[in-house]
Amino acid sequence: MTDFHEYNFDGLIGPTHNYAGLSFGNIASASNKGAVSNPKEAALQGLAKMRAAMALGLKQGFLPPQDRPALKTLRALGFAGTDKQIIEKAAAASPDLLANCYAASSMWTANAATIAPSPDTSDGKVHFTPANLAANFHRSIEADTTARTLRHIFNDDRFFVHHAPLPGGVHFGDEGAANHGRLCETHGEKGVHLFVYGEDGDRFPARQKLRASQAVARNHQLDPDKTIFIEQSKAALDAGAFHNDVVGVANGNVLFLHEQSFADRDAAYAEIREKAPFVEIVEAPADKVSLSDCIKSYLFNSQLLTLPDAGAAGGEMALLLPTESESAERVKTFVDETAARNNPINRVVYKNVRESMRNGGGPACLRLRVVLSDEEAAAADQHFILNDERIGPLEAWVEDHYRDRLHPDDLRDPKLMEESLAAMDALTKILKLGAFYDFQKI
Ligand code: SUG
Repeated sequence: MTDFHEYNFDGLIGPTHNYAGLSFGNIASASNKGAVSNPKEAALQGLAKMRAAMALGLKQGFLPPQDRPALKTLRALGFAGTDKQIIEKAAAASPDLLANCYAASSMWTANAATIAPSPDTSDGKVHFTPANLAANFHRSIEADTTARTLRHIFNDDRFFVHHAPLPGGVHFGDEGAANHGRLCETHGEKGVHLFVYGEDGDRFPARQKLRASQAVARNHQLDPDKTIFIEQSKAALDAGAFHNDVVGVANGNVLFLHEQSFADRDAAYAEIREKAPFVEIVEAPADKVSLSDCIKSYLFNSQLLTLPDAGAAGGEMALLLPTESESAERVKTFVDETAARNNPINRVVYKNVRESMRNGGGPACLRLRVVLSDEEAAAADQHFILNDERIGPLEAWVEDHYRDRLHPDDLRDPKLMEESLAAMDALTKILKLGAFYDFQKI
């Protein structure tokens, strides 16, 4: 029988990681605006999280950072001249625009795309739709390179179908897998897809549109009997859950979430139970953990991972949480109780991804899940699937090329551009990518 595994493709954190406060509705991003970041520490924290997942016996891949500053975008916006002049002119005319073109936000690969594994699609292929990320300018410029990256890694039309990012900008705002979950008895069986969309709240706008989720489901040839569209609650959105993966996570037969996640909880649970009768809903009651506790601790932005020795439904799962959840007392108590209770969540691992957390990105934001059969995995570019030999050179590359201190004002200095592009150039050599990035082509 063909074996299927979940691969987590983490975003390798890029050399320009900084705190520019670019994401309205993302409270961590707004409150850390102007703080000094540590890109080297950020990238090493991300790699350490990948190592932790590998140590649990899980399959781990990564997506490379995008080239920043986005010179191609700056040129398209009318800044002309040499690369150095472009930075100087943009810094003088619009530091905000420059910051947008410097964001390392492609690290949050949960937003890179939505994926449908082959057991779920009517043509039996794996479908990819890169997210258009239309809600924020700095994120919207990721889509082209994301599409190129996914086509490069999964480059075999016997197995993989690549759709274009959805057209229509904010009218079809799509934030990828951060608002999508898959329930299944085992990874290789036909799964049930949960698409969570939003309507604007009183305080914050919703990024994911219902019609975008519907278009992705159509493109991916999903069975309507195994597809559910659920509206996120405005309470969650206004508390700072700009993506649904801040208040819930699905894995295998488990849906782990806050009771105030959905606009109509009872109707949502009824449809989930009807379409996925095997589901076990593990819920945090608001009187034990508030929405505000969730946003501060990122309890539900944990990775819920089926451990490899667990075979059928109800297999053992580990919860990989950020250390912020360990230090929040009520949250830690709830996690301990959840692990002690009779459900598949039996192991708890805390990892420090603080540099990313301070921009609103926890462990689950940092990874894109791709369920692949062994044959499909063998057809992917192996440079992007980690093992002990491949991860060391990435750590060494970070040590060689990254700064340990970056303030948003430093983005004005063309020297940062030179360092960052030199780093990306070196990475393309490690990954045998050739001239992959825009700056290498123009
Ligand atoms: O889109 N932060 C990201 C965080 C994404 C988290 N992803 C998931 N929940 N899946 C965002 O808001 C902040 C960048 C800055 O402010 O410099 C940022 O883009």
